[in-house]
Amino acid sequence: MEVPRLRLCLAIVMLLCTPLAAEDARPVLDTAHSPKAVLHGVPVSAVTLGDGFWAPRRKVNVEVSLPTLLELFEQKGILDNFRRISGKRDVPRRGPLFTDSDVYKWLEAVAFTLQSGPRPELRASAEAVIDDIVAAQEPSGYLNTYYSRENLAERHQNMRGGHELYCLGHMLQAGIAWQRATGERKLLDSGIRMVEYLLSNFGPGKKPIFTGHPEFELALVELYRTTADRRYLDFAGYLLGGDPRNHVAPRDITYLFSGKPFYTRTRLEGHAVRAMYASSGAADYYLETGDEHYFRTLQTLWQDMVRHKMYLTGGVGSRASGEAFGEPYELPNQQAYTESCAAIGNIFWNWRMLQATAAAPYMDELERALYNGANSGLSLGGNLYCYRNPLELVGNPEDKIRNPWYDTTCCPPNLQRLLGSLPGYFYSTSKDGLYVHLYHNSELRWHLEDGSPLLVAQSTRYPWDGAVELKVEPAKPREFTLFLRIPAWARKAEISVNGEPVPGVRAGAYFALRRAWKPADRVLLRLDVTPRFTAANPRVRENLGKVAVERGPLVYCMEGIDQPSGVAMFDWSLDAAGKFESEWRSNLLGGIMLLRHKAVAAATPSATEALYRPFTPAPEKGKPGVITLIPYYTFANREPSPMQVWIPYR
Ligand code: FUB
Ligand code: ZN
Repeated sequence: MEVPRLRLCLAIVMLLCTPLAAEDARPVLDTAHSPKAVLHGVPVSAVTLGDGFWAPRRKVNVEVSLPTLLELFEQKGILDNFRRISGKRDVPRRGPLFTDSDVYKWLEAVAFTLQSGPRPELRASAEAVIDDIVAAQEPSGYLNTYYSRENLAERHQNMRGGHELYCLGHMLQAGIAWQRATGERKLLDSGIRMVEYLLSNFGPGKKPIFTGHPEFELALVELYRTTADRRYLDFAGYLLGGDPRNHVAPRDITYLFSGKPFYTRTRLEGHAVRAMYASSGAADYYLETGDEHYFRTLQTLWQDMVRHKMYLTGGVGSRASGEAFGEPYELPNQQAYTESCAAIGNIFWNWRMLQATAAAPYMDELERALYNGANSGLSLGGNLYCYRNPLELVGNPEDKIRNPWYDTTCCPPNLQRLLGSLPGYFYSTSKDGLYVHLYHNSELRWHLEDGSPLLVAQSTRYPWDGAVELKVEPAKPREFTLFLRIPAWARKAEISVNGEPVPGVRAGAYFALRRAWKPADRVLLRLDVTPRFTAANPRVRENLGKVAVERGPLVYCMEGIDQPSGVAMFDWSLDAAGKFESEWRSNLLGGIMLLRHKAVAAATPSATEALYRPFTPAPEKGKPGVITLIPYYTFANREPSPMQVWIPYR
């Protein structure tokens, strides 16, 4: 290339390396100064996701989910709950006592969305909501629409179930995201006023307080990261259970939601979302303090989750009663509670563990929950949501698994904020270079930790295809390490740099490519996404004699509607000896890779069998056929139909 053209190209690269104009571009989790963070996130605005898997999901999020939920907030009186406190409306309060938190999550989702580019209308709607919120704040700083007026006497009385601090946690997260998106501090300052009100009344040496439903803890740590005010971090430590080094626990410790300080927990138990948020908050606390008691507990709990208590989809919380974790291996499919929020909490926790360790297993589990257990929560049209994400449905039309609204509408805005923030989960930097966690058509315009500008462009059809081309464009030739995540599910993975194969690539780890990178370097990653069978530990009694099908990061399922007519879906068994056929179907379920596999239909249809009958050891010969599988996240997007992830096999 001649020199002037080369200069022009470099100038373009430099220009592209300037992040979008967000007022205070910071990562979703700002661990830039966290002593225990090995990795540091990049802002949402630094990553532009192009066409591909997440594009339609993020498009409906902005165009359908966010506006329709705002309308529903209006219809259901959730915004009026603020306006009645400020005197703007004279209406009764409506909804459960934690509705404020849903509005805050929606605002956080809008804030993340604005970090991907301007949306003047959406921003204006959100600003009006912020005005209504702030107008409802008392001069003392107190702000919660339930514990005001007629419910004033209940204020600070019901810490276990009252959600006062839970709501404030969501308010702070929204305020922080809003400030990072727009530079405006109105909501954040209002949240800080409420925190200051609490700090002057509660805590060590004052009245005891605890969160009941964790959430405030992680928000307090992010507030500490945002303001550098150490009192917020200390308060988070107090709420998590005191200081293990001094064996000092707050006097009210017996009231903590789990009944014990975080660092004394040895297993995951109780309400799943609470446990995920508590673990996320504790991981945040560890990242800032380096307190090893917390880290050891986090590792113990994480092992308990992935070895005993997590669904293949990354969903957690198997019991509807108490929305809770069950015993080890208690993972019923149809009864699975697996709240969308719990899968999202799983993502939050893994992200924090990843920042602390740079260990690929955390990102593997994050990816699992992202593509499956959380992704299933939002309908393809963007206006219906799963509260539960079961792994089996009998298909009763009255079992409405997707709904536009729930009285407890925590999941919809949680899904919205996850999708809004998604670009922020693709990369991290470390002192050695750049980590690539997720794959998608995209452009990163950011810089290494020494400040040198860097552009990375990914071209891929991931997860439908396992080939990813990465264009690595440092503004100037530069030595650093590019860490590529090789997912644990990849049975084969290959890397080449500028056409030269690189040896030693291993699944379930970050592959470190250290070299002097120069503009126009190309990396080609090939991950084997051949469909595969997955078996469950035999102690998961419900899955005995069954297999699940996965392809790349996607869990698949059968829906009755796709199966050959005349045989009930539950009467099919997979013929495990057969091969999968994959077919790209652009017009089905938003565009999916459909799988087909040989199967055998029961010789006697189950509907005609007695409930009990004499046992015959060898299975009766059945009728051969072919069954169809679709990605789990797309289930229940058509007419009501039975569905199963775990399929009997022969
Ligand atoms: O309690 C607030 C939210 O409602 C929880 O996070 C969800 O599990 C649901 O119970
Ligand atoms: Zn929820």
